[in-house]
Amino acid sequence: METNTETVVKNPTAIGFDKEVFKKNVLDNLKSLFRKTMETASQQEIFQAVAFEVKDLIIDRWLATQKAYKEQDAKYVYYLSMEFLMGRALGNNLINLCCYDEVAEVLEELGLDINVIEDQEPDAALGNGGLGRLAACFIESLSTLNYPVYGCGIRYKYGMFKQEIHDGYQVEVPDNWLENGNPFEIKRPEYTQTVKFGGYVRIEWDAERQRNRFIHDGYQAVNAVPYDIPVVGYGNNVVNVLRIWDAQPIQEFNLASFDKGDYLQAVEQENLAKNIVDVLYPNDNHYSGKELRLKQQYFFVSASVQQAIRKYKETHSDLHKLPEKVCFQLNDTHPTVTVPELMRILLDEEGMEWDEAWDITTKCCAYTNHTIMAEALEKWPVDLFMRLLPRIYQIVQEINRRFLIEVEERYPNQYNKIRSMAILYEGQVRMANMAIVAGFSVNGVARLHTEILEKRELRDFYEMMPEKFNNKTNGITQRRFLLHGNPLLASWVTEKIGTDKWITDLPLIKGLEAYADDTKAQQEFMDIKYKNKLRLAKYIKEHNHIDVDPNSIYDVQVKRLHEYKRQLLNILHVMYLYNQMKANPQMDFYPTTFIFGAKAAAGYKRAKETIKLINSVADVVNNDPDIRGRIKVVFIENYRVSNAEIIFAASDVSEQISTASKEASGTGNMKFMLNGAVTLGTMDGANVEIVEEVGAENAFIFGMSSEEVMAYEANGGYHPEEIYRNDPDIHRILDQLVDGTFSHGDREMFREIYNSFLAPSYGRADQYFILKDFRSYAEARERVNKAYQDKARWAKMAMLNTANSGKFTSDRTIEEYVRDIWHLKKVQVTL
Ligand code: B1H
Repeated sequence: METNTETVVKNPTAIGFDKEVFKKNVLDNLKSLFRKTMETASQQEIFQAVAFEVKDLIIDRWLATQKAYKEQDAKYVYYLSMEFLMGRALGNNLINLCCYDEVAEVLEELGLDINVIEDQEPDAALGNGGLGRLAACFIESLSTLNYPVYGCGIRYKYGMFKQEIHDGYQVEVPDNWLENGNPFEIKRPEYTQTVKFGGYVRIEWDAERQRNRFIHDGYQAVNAVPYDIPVVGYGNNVVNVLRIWDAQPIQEFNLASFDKGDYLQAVEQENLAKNIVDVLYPNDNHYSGKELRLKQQYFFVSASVQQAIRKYKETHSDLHKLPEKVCFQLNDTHPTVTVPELMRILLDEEGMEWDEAWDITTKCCAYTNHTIMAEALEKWPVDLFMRLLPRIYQIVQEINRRFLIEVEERYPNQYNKIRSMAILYEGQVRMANMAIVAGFSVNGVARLHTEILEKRELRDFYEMMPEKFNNKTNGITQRRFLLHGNPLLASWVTEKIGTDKWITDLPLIKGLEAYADDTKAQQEFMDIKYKNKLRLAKYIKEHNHIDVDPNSIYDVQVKRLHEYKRQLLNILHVMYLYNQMKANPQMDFYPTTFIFGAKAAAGYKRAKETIKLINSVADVVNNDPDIRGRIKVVFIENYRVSNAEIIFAASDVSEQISTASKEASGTGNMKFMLNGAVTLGTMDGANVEIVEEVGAENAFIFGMSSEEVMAYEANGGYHPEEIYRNDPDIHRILDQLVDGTFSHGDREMFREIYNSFLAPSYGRADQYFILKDFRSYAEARERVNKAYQDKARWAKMAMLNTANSGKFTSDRTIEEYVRDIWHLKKVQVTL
């Protein structure tokens, strides 16, 4: 895989960093911000003082970047996303400014530990999981690759909830991430936009233009106020912007002086503004048809599109050329109202004819699909949609009407085509269909996923408009997930391959392959892994109060909790292992720590039961003297970006065990691979490409193929009770769910999980083929355990995973988006 290898300035002196100046300014900041000295300030205050100083380092680059963009009249991609799962900023900003080590030294001279200071920063958790983290990696890569981008999103007051575990159960705690302010953001009230909801549309005859005018009246309006967060490129002076919108009531009139009707409207407007950006919907891969969610979507989309048009018009007079300067990338269907919103502006505000407006819109919008899970498909009830967005709804109707004429022309009398492709159907607005009809590009996020879209989920669209479809296999940024998260391995890689250019050109990491059989290198690689395992053990001890043996295999599954991801398969297998070991205490088994980390959506019952089951199994297994610590189960509370970095670095085995065809790509799988963990997984999502890169002999693959899964599904499922009847080990673990073994005698605690396999109250039995894949999984886990006992073989496999992870940098993904979809030009920034 080729990535762009522009030379970058890495010399810290080139960025004008001066240790003494930095130190002095931090102390000044402490004084001016908090009236404190180093002796009296808290670590949190010191973090703030340091962060403000780092923002200062960023500012000049930020100005220089925006100036360069303007001078070159650069094309921008607007990456529209309801989620940006940024994590912490301080460490990564320092890394990308190429002064991390210098600042660490300054802090040390002040008697401070940079890790402790970094730990003061709350994660910016404005996302659920992979989709939001992908957006964060993408804008970081765009900056590093010198491409102009605006990340556009929402400044949620509360991000992803914090997870606490009480008595084995998940408890959600609000994430008040802005409590101490956000030192990196800048409020931009001068770019405030107004967004309108509700009301009705009046039609007026425009005599001058001899056509109807559509006037939106009786609405409630809210101000969208942007906050800009810098997104620093690595060593290239580029600073792009993540623009997140806050909602503010419009206070243009004095409440008291209004008559009753206006008073009420003013109060309503105030309320509207109050809750619009209150909280991130905590559902991963699941759509929530709530009015407030649609409000959030239109709120940030309308503000972003208005802003983009305004900016364009500052320097251009002809809106027909908008597609030369602007591309709106829709991160899933959540921002799809971009399409009718852009149409509205062009038609109603710019006075264009439909065809011109449509031509521009369809050249500006591109859509990424992230899932085929039916429950994630956004379909809005028409009545809700038209009440909230009456003018937008009219436009959607017209888009639909015209599209159906096209379908009818192409496929006369084939009602099935209309049924599958209509945007408005059975009282619903189907957002994916709108995004596909209006977008000039539709992409999936891994090769297998795109194939499934083309052949099955979106087959009719693919047949009608194949030129729109393309694949962009996801990626991750090595700056965060290796350089920052695993400094020991990062330095070692640089030393071994003789260059640090992998930081911006990850395929160079292939140079490690030459060391795969080198005993000394193997030893060094595993020593680093061991140190990272110690670091994680320390974290687990501090946060979970569990002792973990750093010599054991760290077998890790961290990701959102979802049935299709099959954490249940993992824990059932632990129960099985436990039974084996009880029956045969002498069995050959290398001690293993099974580590879980997962948040369940607040309303997702089965997911929450699964967390309880994991913790209950942990309780029994960890405390059974017969096991002698050879099996440990650890549930890491509050899995998030910041602790993920520590977890990936320490992992030996990467559990990627979704039911084949269900995980669109996965990106955790890539982070593990980069850090030298070996994949234990199904042929799903990007696992397929991981295995292709690293070789089947360096991964542990099991389970049904996506073809097999889809074939069963087409036939209404399979019969898990046959397996239950014929496989005594499986019979036993299922029975243990309801005989009290793991629940202090409570036979009801896990009854619903039990029933899901054999007698579900709704849906198919064992919908995600857990029992069907169980034996294959057990056998793969046995292979893992054996393989680990051959130290040299394991070291080689692990090293080869790191060595072959080059394809999975988000830099490669971004270059593909640029080449095929966005057509951006690199902009050089000098100070
Ligand atoms: C992914 C979502 C998602 N796909 C709806 N879809 C949401 C859907 O709040 N909602 O309504 C939130 C999230 N998330 C993930 O995207 C896929 O499951 C992963 O396989 C993929 O790696 C990731 C990035 O493409």
